[in-house]
Amino acid sequence: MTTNERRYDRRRLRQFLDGTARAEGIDRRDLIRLLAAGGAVAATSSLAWAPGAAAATVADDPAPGIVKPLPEDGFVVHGTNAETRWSALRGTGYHTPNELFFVRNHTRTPTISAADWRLRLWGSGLRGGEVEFDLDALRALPTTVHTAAVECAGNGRSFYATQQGEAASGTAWQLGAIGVARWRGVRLAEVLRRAGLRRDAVDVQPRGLDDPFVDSSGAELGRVRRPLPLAKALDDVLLAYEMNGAPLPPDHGHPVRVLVPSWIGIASIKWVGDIEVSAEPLYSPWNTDLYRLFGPDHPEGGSAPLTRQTVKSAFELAFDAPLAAGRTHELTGRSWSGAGVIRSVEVSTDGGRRWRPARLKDAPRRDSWVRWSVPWTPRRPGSATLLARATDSAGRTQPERSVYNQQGYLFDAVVRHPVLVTG
Ligand SMILES: Nc1nc2c(c(=O)[nH]1)N[C@H]1C(S)=C(S)[C@@H](COP(=O)(O)O)O[C@H]1N2
Ligand SMILES: [Mo]
Repeated sequence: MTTNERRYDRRRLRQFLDGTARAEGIDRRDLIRLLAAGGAVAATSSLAWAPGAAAATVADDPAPGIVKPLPEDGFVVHGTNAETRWSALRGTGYHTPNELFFVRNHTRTPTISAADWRLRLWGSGLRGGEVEFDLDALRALPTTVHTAAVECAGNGRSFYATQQGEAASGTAWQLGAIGVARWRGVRLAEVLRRAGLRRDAVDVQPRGLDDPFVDSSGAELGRVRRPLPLAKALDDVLLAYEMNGAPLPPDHGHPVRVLVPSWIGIASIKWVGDIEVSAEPLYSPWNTDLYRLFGPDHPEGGSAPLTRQTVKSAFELAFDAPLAAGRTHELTGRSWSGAGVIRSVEVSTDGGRRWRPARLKDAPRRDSWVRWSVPWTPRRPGSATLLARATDSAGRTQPERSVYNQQGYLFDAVVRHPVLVTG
């Protein structure tokens, strides 16, 4: 425990010194003194890191393969993945800052040089055979900018176990496997048109350049890839090379990723290296055994491959956050849906007996979230349960209970958020 804390502190100090950690309102010298006092830095330290110490810190990194810093107050690490803490989003603005955006890696973030990168289009659905684009060629095509969420299909999965008593396999995300960014790139439709589509093309399968994935049973599933029906590929899909005004960061697909608005995150292939365009339907493990619904309430052999995301809501607050009684607190949060815009959000501060409308702070938009707030003055000290329930323009309202599936996808039930009212 102590050693982990120390290791974390050392890492955070390094991040702070190279300007990648956030420490608003804290004097640099105070922070360094603070960390030194905790044993993070030798008392007489010149702040130069012994190479050996730095290497040890990296080797012990709790999220192997993620390149960006993962400060404890910003992320919860799950194996090769890291989810954003909702408490860290309060006051960050509409778009998730790149430094706080969750990372879902099947293996590890690869190092790809933008100068050497090529995108190859190939397959039976192309008229004139293989076509290649380099980054300059993509950048020369008409630019499209779109604000959209990327959200893992398993976001909220842990609540199947903790709220419904039904454990599901996979990463035990709370609600932080979502981020919203302003993506800039070129429409996939534009690239496909230039590559020359045949009339009988049906599926388009982007594939990542990260290492082939080996599942928990030891089976080699190959590189991460998932087919998109041509209709979606031609509609609103982007090949994105910028995220919130910056070149795509390494962990998020540098230099180019696919961005499939409103669909589950696995569709948005990072580090895309090639795209198969096919006149026959394509399958990959990511649209057959994975990313379908299996279980007693679903068809024998599984549901259709998953596409759109469900409706969800989250408070920008830690679980068990302390809130003083007798004071008015501005409870803030966000709600989103893959099926349309958010129409309304209701909040309950008494475990679901009474509900009142939250004030929406953004004009609702598709493919993204809306921020909201509601004032609350708790009267009595003790534990309390906050709930937020959204309704979207497709008429879907978050239910009390999600229909279970074995892999824990598409959790949409209202999440019970415990807080501690202090005296
Ligand atoms: N090449 C590749 N693309 C990928 C993945 C991956 O591991 N490799 N993970 C997918 C999953 S499951 C999700 S939820 C999103 C996560 O995107 P992010 O890491 O930028 O947040 O990327 C998707 N694209
Ligand atoms: Mo995902």
